[in-house]
This record gives sequence, C-alpha cells and structure tokens, in this order.
Amino acid sequence: MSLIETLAERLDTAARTATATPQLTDPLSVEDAYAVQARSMALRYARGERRVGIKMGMTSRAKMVQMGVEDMLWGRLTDAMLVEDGGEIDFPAFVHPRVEPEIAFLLGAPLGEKVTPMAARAALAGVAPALEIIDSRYENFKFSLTDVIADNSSSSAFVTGAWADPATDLSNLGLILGFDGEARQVGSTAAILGDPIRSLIAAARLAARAGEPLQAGDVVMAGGATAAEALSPGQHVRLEVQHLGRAEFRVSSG
Ligand code: OOG
Ligand code: MG
Repeated sequence: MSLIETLAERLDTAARTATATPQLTDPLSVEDAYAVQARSMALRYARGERRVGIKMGMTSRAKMVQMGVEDMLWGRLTDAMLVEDGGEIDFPAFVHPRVEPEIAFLLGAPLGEKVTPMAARAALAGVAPALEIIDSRYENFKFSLTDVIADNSSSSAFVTGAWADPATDLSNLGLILGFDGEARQVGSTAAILGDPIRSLIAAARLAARAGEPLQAGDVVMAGGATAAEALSPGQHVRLEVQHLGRAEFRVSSG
C-alpha cells in the first residue's frame, strides 16, 4: 500500500471509530495532503456516502488565530454529514467536536474555475445561516496545514437553516452563536474574507482545479466567522444571523 493509501485508511478509521490519532510524522506536500483527503473520501463513497458539496476553511482571521493555520483550505461534504435543522447529533460518534457559525450557499447552476462576484451570485439558489461541527481526528485538536487537509479539513457534520433569498447582501450581517440561550460568540459575516461571496468564488476555483467543479445542487460552506466552541453532551446550539434567520441542533445527552 502506498503512503497516501495508508494515511487515508488511518484517518478514515479514526473518523469511523471516533478515536484520535497522532499527528502525521512525515511532512506531506500540500498536493499529497489533498491526495490523502481524496483517497479517504473514496473510502466513504465506496461505503455509499455521496458528495453533496464542499466546505471552505481558514477564511477568517479568528479561525487562523485559533488554529495557528494561515492558509485557506477546503474539504468535501457528504450526505452522511448533513444534520437536519433542529436535529440531534450523537456525541459519542465524535472525537472532540466543536461548532462554528457559518454561511451556506446552495447552487442552482454550475460554477467554473473563474467567476466574478456577479456570476457567483447569479448561480445561487439560496443562502442560509449554517453551523459546522468540526472534529479533528488528531489528538488534542492539534495539526499542521497538511495534517488538517489530509483529515478532510476536520469536516464532520453540518446544519443549514432555511434557505433565504440569494440576493441578500451578506457583506456585514451580525451573528450570534448561543449555547442553551447564552451567547458564546458574537460576530459578523464580514469576518469571512470581507464578504462570504469571496469564499464561494475561491471554492469554485479550488473545486474546478481539483477536477470536480461545483454543480447545481451543491452546498458550499463559507468557513467559520468566529473561533469554534467545544461541544458538550446535552447542549442546545443555535445560530442567529441578521436578516437570514437561524439554524440549530441539539447534542445528545451521552
Ligand atoms: C479546520 C477546519 C477549518 C473553518 O471554518 O475555518 C474550518 C479546523 O479548524 O479544525 O472549518
Ligand atoms: Mg468550518
């Protein structure tokens, strides 16, 4: 088995069994790290999971500072990661889950490698408040840029609220992430590259370059607008975004 296959299996097993694995010891190139990610996703697809979109990461200062990773990255989302709005996640199925406030885009048309903000907006079928549940498979949630890319950029689960009018200006919407009614993070969508539409444009470029261009029906997660917050059993998590609405879920009690 090649090193890429071995690492893909190791990370896939860590995710499936919710067991942390040590950080990678051999430094990988960014290209090889994405090859590990692609290979680990192939294992998921072989088990029947279907790719439903992509997630962007490290698109805000707050996230870069919290994680010590400075480069934008991306990962694949599958149908198995989608949690119904108002639904529940099973705490024991995760290693050490965290949640972060995001914006989700729903595409109504494909997007190629090079798009203008106007073309990106025209391709949208909807925008929604969204919560990403990230769960690094590495011990202590510590990783380098290439470690986290290999680990599908910590993708674990996501919740999208009701789809709102894609013409909504997303450049500076206030948002509140709350646990059991108490505010934990307060911010603005402006934290996401100055306007989350830039994250969608970057997603279109990166997905096209990887040979899997964005398609109608794909969901794109724009990246956390604030630092992520650790989850505990029994919590009720809710995000409110000005003019867009809310998204919420519960964490199982054990
Ligand atoms: C890596 C994934 C980053 C985001 O929104 O910036 C990410 C991590 O923080 O574990 O999802
Ligand atoms: Mg995220």
